[in-house]
Amino acid sequence: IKHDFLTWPWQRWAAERPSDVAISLGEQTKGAQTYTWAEVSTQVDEFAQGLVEQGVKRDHLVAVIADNTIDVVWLILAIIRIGARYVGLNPKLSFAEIQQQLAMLDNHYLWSDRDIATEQLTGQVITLRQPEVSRMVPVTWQKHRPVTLTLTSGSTGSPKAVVHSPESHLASASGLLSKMTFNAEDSWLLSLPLFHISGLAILWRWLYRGACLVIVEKALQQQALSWVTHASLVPTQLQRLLDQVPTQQPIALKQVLLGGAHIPVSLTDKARSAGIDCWCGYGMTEMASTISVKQADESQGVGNVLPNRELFLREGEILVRGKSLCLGYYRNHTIFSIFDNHEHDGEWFATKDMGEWRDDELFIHGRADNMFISGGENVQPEDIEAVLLQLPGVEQAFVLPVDDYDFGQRSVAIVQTSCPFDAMFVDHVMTYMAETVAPYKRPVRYLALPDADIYRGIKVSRTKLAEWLAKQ
Ligand code: 4YB
Repeated sequence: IKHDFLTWPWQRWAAERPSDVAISLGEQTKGAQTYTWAEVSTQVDEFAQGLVEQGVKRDHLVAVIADNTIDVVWLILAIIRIGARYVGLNPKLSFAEIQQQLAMLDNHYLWSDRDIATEQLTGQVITLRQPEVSRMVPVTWQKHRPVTLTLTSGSTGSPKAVVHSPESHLASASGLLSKMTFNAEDSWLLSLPLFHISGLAILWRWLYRGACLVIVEKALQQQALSWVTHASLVPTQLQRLLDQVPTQQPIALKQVLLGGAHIPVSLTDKARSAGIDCWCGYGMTEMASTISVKQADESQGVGNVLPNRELFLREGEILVRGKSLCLGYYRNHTIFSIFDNHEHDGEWFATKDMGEWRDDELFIHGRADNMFISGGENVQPEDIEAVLLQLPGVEQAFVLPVDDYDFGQRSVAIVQTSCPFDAMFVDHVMTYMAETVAPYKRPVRYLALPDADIYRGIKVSRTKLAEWLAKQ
């Protein structure tokens, strides 16, 4: 029961290990600014009082539009400390999209690190500040209360706001850390955005363990990877890191947790030879990040299900449940159940991801809603993408359907390469595909991944990519 929290985790660590370093804004041995748990606890209480003075109350929703900085961490902790709720928005969204998402959320308060026309947005602007009059903030620790909303855009429709409690976040953290070692002396780089579940999961693992959180600006992230012990990365981030390894100092990074998208074995192999210990995860917002994980090996799978999660396959579709499952989706100031059909699904959440058990290991085959039909055959784009990703020089690959008179639909490949994307490369890929995949799956066209705005959060959006493709 050592890790059953009876109060906010930072208050517990402030009581148990007040002078341990909790946050570091750079390399400690080079004199970077740090905060101990005692300082974190005091600071959070002060900022919490500051929020109370500005009118923020229990159950209020505070939207934050910013890049990762220590201020966002202070805000999150102060917001949840007073029983209010945090929702992060991707600052890269267009103003119209931000406006639309906030209107949907109908947030009470708003904080942003940038110059945006807040008068045209929902929510009263607040600042992060010390209180004018010092007063006590009642302890609001109730682990089942909703504390965070995370926007997740499925492949269709408008984003959903997924609600989590400290309980679900901590259940997620404890299950993962029963497999991956992350000690109190270790440091996890805040390497993914706090508006995404992968970034929030870093925060809750840090709180759960009472370890050190490392926050550095974007330009220094790459360098920071050489002296922190842990980081969470999407496969493309690791790819970029490895491309730069020869010119940089050796990597001391102990463990990297990968996830969010298909993880090519060629990538984790390359990482291993650079001395990086990779963990391959499969996760999603509704389950507060990682569901299954393994230490990278020669197989393409994502390992076994972690404690506090359960998983089973129904006609190939992955269903999940467990303590890390969210409280629901937030709409009209109400938390709605995530189950659209109680009768059939019971407590199991249907992920729309297709999977398979092979030798006691879970393999992800892609999303059911990405599948299309070509000449009467089912085509799962992710299968073809996985083949493309095996080719040297291919960093990212997406396969999308295009309408075809004879076949109904056919596949088109859009790839990002580290080598020149020219006729010779395309020729080489086509020869390889002719040897390895069935004719009906073979892309009829190859295009280079555009610079256009095709990202949604930390991933390339298939919807955006399809919009771009339609214009080609
Ligand atoms: C996958 C997939 C996989 C997800 N193969 N498709 O802390 C972590 O777990 C973490 C560490 C590093 C990078 C990311 C993470 C995450 O949290 C990822 C969680 C995530 O991506 N959530 S999401 O809601 O944005 O998307 C979920 C979907 O992503 C899933 O339903 C899958 O379709 C896909 N996905 N891991 C193939 N290993």
